[in-house]
Amino acid sequence: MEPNHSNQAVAPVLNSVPGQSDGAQSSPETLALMGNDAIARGAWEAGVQVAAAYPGTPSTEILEAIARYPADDIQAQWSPNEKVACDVAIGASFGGVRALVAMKHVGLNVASDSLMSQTYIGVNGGLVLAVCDDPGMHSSQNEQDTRLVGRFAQVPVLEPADAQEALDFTRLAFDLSEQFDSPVILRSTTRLSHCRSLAKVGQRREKESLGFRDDPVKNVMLPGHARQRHPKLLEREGSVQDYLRNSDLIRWETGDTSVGVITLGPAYSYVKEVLPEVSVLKLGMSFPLAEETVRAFCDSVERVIVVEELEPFIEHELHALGIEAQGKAFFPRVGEFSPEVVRDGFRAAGILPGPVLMLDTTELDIEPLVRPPVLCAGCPHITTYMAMRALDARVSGDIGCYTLAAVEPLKAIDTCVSMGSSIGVAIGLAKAGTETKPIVATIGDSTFLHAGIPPLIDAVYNQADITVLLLDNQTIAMTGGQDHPGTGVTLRGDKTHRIDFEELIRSLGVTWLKTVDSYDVGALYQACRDAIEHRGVSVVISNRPCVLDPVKIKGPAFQVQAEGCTACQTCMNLGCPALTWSEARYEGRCKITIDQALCMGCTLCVQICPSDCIQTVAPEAR
Ligand SMILES: Cc1ncc(C[n+]2csc(CCOP(=O)(O)OP(=O)(O)O)c2C)c(N)n1
Repeated sequence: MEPNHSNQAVAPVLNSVPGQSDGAQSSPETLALMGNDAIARGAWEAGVQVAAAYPGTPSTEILEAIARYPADDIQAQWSPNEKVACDVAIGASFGGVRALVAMKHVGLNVASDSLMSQTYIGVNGGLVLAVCDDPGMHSSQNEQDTRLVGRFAQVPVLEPADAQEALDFTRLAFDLSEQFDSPVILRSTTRLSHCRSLAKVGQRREKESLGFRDDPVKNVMLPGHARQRHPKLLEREGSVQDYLRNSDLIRWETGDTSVGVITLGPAYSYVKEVLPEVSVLKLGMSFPLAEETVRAFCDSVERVIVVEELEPFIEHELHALGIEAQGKAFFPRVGEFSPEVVRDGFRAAGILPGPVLMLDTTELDIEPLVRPPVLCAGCPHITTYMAMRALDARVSGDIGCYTLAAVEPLKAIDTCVSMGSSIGVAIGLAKAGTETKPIVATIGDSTFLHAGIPPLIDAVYNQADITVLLLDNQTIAMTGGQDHPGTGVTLRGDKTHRIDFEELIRSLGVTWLKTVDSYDVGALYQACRDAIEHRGVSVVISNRPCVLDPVKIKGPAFQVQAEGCTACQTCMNLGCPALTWSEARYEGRCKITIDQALCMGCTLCVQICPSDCIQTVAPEAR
């Protein structure tokens, strides 16, 4: 799930900041900013001139907020995927200006091929990757910890704890990037990205463009050049550690020395809330580690506890330095922290009195109702999966709103790995030769443009016998309705070239292609059946705009004529949240009723009702 955390309400606040666009001086102002807004503000203040991203919760609002700053200040764009976005920022850095790229943690996997080489190259204009992790997986397919990628790429990782730090650290990240000739990762997490706290904002510092620096050994990663650059990474790590000796990024708060807590990011606030009196070393940079200060801090206390979300990253660094420290023995390695989780950890460690509550839920006798997430009423993806069930297909799914078709009642997706993987996985299933069912890959419009084109080329090239269902709802619904190259609208709302999916797919060598209206249940079923019967690659484009984004499309509502309903419950297979059980019975089974406030008037239930008992609500009753 990728819920929409649109920050429209912040726009006027950001836009009202004096001197924002003209660089005029004014007294500092304090605003209640969401972490992502603060990162955007920090980038603008740092004089960033190019920003790119591919949406992904919890990072999406960074670019949406940046796009509210004047286009003359920052060129801001959605790219088709994170690697392209990263390359755009890298290109801008080569061009001598400051550049930011934003993504969610899994987006960094997509961009990491470029990052792993760019770290050897370094930067010209400052280059910052704002990467937002999602502990607890509120809206993600995994819980990976970006700090590990930072260490892998040997780039500094900054970890703000609140909106003020998000702003300040973003600004600082650009200075550090240029000072140490390195890309810098600014790591946020859902809690920071989506929570508001007060931040004092400043003015934009315009940066003179440095222009392109002709230096092939630095800029062109051939083996011979890379061999010269690799040792520089190691030197750079040492230089950053030297810098950290006297940096405000590492904050030593002296308190009770029986326990010393090393913490960072939002976990810092939880530590201060539940254990205000202990000594704390707050790290603003997790990689490289401020070794000297850390050693001194650990020497000054009797017992060292590390409180960090997700992986025992700092804890392992301490162990590698031979420092005795505890962390994950008491604090979970999975899920998101909260003051309760941190309090429990200190109880488990014997530092706070009282029972460990969260870790032992056996005492609780509350069974929360299971409420699986469902597709929206009127969602055009529904029919596709009805057809897949009817055709008993082996469905290789992908990531988007339509992944919800994996659960009851549609239950029509068999696998889902990562963005764009549906087509490649379908090819593999076909090549395995073990499948008796028709093999179908289902993929959304944005996901297809993100990473679905190369696998479709593969399918054609290697003559796989698969069907691809492209679910074109003309938006990125999952992350809140962003535009992409298939919508023909840019991040700033300007009209641009719109990808013609039919033309694109035919150009890849697909010869069997049909576009159908997603709301035409019969035509979609027939098209899928014909496609499956075709030997080789076939593509069906199921086309209909999302009912909610970019605008809510609500047609006249429908109602069930109770007398005619035979309680066959066929309509319940749609999983439409507007359809509910009625008190009325037919032969002991519940009849169905429609919640007219939720009904979008899509007609899907009307089309599949065998009793013809669903009709539009009479105008006077609406
Ligand atoms: C690598 C990666 N980047 C970004 C995301 C966040 N994300 C999840 S689904 C999705 C796109 C969905 O758009 P689309 O395929 O058009 O399907 P829709 O949600 O509109 O049905 C995005 C950006 C992700 N999960 N993984």
